[in-house]
Amino acid sequence: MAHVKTLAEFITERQHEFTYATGELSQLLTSFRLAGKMVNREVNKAGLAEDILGAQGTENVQGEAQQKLDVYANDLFIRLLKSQGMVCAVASEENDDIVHFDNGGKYVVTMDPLDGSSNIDVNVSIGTIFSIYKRISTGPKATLEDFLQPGRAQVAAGYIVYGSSTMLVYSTGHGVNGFTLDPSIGTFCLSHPNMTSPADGKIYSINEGNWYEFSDGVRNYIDGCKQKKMSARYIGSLVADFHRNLLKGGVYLYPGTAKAPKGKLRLLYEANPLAFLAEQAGGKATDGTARILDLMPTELHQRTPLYIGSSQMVDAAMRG
Ligand code: FDP
Repeated sequence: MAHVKTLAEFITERQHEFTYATGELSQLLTSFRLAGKMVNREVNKAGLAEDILGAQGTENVQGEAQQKLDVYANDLFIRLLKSQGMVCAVASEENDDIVHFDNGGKYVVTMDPLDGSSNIDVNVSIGTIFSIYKRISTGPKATLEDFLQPGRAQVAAGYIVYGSSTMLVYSTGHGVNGFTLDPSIGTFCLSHPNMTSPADGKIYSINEGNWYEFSDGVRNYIDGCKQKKMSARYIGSLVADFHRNLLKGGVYLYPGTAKAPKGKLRLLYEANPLAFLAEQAGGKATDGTARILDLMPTELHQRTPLYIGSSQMVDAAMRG
């Protein structure tokens, strides 16, 4: 039987590619590896456990109902990141403010611990998205500026998709690699080495229910997709939509609308990490005008329009 490379082995083998101290990356990724497995366990039994499934009764900072699994995943990622000492503070989509560990750690993390959470109750794929940045500030406490760095400053980014199988996909700026969880041994194994985004594709993903709110350019592009008989695929779970398009070739659009000119998605927790991965795979990510990774964030929970996926399709969508 051919030897299957585990995520732990892969990280150790590739740690020289990480710009900063050897060993730090493996410690950083260990938290995501472990938390991902634990969230996966809870997601898989969500239908059975009444105390996990369903709304928590609180709202997050975006005014959305928090599902119990969101809260579980958020607490877990934060606890594990705190315990390994490399990370000084975390900004999460689920928390109003930065969560400080005051430990002088050299890195900060931004994350969406459970993206697509409105899909939990209906057994549809959901995901975790994360970014790692080197701190700019020194001293025991991180600052807001540590988090308001442009996406191009990310030292690593990744996602976990909890789907028909669970996968962890990440990049440290040297390509993108994907690992599938083998539930029989509880280990992520390298299944998708050197993932590359097809330059063109046949899938467009957009919530067309917002049609009457879209600009003429976006409507023109969608009309063109229909004339070319392309396939419309929209799960409504960003990680799952992004993952499918990365493998098959496609474009995901969440444009600004008349009511919400900045769209819905968050720059720090969703757009930046996925843009980093898209570019590392040879794809593109823009806000309809500018490269996502060049945007200068001004606030933690900032929203941005997002056009992401196969490079030729993103270009065509931008032309309208
Ligand atoms: P959700 O609200 O379920 O958490 O940013 C969150 C997100 O899902 C994305 O995962 C998803 O792509 C998008 O919102 C769906 O939004 P619409 O319902 O407006 O299409």
